[in-house]
This record gives sequence, structure tokens and C-alpha cells, in this order.
Amino acid sequence: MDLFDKFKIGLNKSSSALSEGINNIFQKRKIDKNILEEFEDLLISSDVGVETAKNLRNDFEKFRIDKKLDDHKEIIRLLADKLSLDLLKYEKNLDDLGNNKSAVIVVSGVNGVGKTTTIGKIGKFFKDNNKSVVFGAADTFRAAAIDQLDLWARKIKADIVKSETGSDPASVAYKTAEFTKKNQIDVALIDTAGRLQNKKNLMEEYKKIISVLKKIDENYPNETILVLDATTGQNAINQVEEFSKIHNLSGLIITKLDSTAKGGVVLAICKKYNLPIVAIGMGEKEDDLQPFKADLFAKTLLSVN
Ligand SMILES: Nc1nc2c(ncn2[C@@H]2O[C@H](COP(=O)(O)OP(=O)(O)O)[C@@H](O)[C@H]2O)c(=O)[nH]1
Ligand SMILES: [Mg+2]
Repeated sequence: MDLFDKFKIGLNKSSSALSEGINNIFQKRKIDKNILEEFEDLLISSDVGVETAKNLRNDFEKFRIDKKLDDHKEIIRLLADKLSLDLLKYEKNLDDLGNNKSAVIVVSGVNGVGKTTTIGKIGKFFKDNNKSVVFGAADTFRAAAIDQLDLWARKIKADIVKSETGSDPASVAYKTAEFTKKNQIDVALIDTAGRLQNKKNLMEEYKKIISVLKKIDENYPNETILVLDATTGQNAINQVEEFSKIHNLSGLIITKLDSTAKGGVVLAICKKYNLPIVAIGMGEKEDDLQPFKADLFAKTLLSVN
């Protein structure tokens, strides 16, 4: 199965909701103001965000007037091109994360978005590319979180730095970075807790993690990645907002695009925050992490072949 097929299957729920809607709207009637309203509403309900929906509606109106296009398929194709151009600047390859020697990557996000799973998958990606990997189990809040990462470490044969439940996350982060330098590991991935309900603590915890990492290397962490669950729709945007306040973000990973009809939220997030998308999660297994490709994403979302 090639990338496009996998991507299509994963995004099928999002794309069929959106593309069927578009087909239904445009197939039946003459394009007028009402149809344009309906089109905009459909985009908003697909979680692309109010602003993006408005822009696309305006683009669409221009296509029609400027190019006198009647064929709705052609119009959708043009929209996909436009979307893909808009999204292009948000592409960032997973490979780039490992560009720095002994790179330390901190992974954050609220509980359940898929941080630990994503770390496992990224670890697998780097191992497949012949890089050495260490995990840092800095989500020390629950024993299960440490065990889960441990399982991934064994699965992909990565090293892991861990401590007992309830221990200081910053200390685990520090030891992970130390281990990374000392053993010249290519990539360190640090798992963190995400209890946003206790914001003050979380903020302190992150600040401490970042500051102890800088004691080892002032360029640490090389990356701070926020993981977002696409099924939460617009709420994902609030999470970017909250976590940006806690610490600087360098990129996003959007998970669970295989199990939601809300793939459009990626567009809204891209537009609103100037943050690249490092990868997208397409399932629970080790190979279910895909690079974010603007062209593929736009075409699949609008069901253009
Ligand atoms: N369908 C789907 N499930 C995912 C994906 N990523 C993670 N999950 C599942 O989401 C749940 C929470 O994941 P976990 O990594 O423990 O989240 P964390 O609390 O942020 O560390 C688990 O059941 C994962 O298997 C994905 O891309 N697609
Ligand atoms: Mg976790």
C-alpha cells in the first residue's frame, strides 16, 4: 500500500464527510449566494475554522466569476490546489528533528491525546533510519505511563531513562539529557504529563524541565512538540493556546486522524498558529505515523484524485 492509499484510508472519515457535502451542495443547483452560504457552513462544520471557511468561500466565488467555471469538480480541484499551497509552509519533516547531534525533543499535550504512543512511533521512525534513540519517562504521575513507555522501548529496542512513580519529572528529563550526551545518542524523546486542569503546577513543571535541560546544553530542548488529538476538533486550538503560554512550541503532531471526521481542524490550526506540522497520527500501531504532506492532505480532504 503506498502512502497515498494509507493516507486516504486514514482520512476517509474526514474527507467523505466534507467531499460528499460539497458534491451534494454543488451537484444539484445553480451556484448562487445561498449555495455559497451552504458551502461556508459545511466548511465550518468540518472544523476548518471560521476564517478559513470564509477565505475558501471568497476564493470559490472568484474562481467562478473569474474563470467562469461551471464544473464543480474542477472548482474543487482548484480549491485543493489553493489549500495545498496554503499548507505547504507548514510541512516539516520528521527527519529534521534529528538534525542536531544528540537532539533532545520534549513532547507535550493534554492527557490521552497520544503523546506516549506518538513518542513510540517517532522512536521507531528513527530506529528504522539507523539512529539511536532514548526515551525519557518524565510523565511520572502514573505508574502506567512509565510502563507504557517502557513497553515501547522494549518493542523498538530503544534505551529508556525512568524513575519511580511520583518522582520529579525534571530530574528524569535531566538524566535523559545527560544519558544522551554521555552515550552520544542521536535522539532523545521526553514524555511529559498533561494535566491541564492543574495549570499552575503544569507550568512550573515544564519551566523546571526546560531549565534543567539547558544546564546540560543551552540549545536544549532542540524541539518542543505539542501533540493534538484531531477528534477534539476546535478544542485542539484552545490547547495550542494554553501550551504556548506554558512554553515555546516548535511544532505540532496531530493524532487520530484515522478515527475522526474532523480532519479539517488541521487547516484551522495551521492558519491560526504559525506552527509546522511534524507528522500526523493515523492509528495506534508503530508504523501509523505519517509525514505531513500539504498536497496529499488537501487532495484527500477534498477527495481529489
Ligand atoms: N486511532 C488512533 N488512536 C491513537 C493514535 N495515537 C494514539 N492513540 C490512542 O490514544 C490513546 C491514548 O494514547 P496515549 O499515547 O496513552 O496518550 P497520552 O496520554 O497523551 O500519552 C491510546 O489508546 C492510543 O492507542 C492515533 O493516531 N490513532
Ligand atoms: Mg502518556
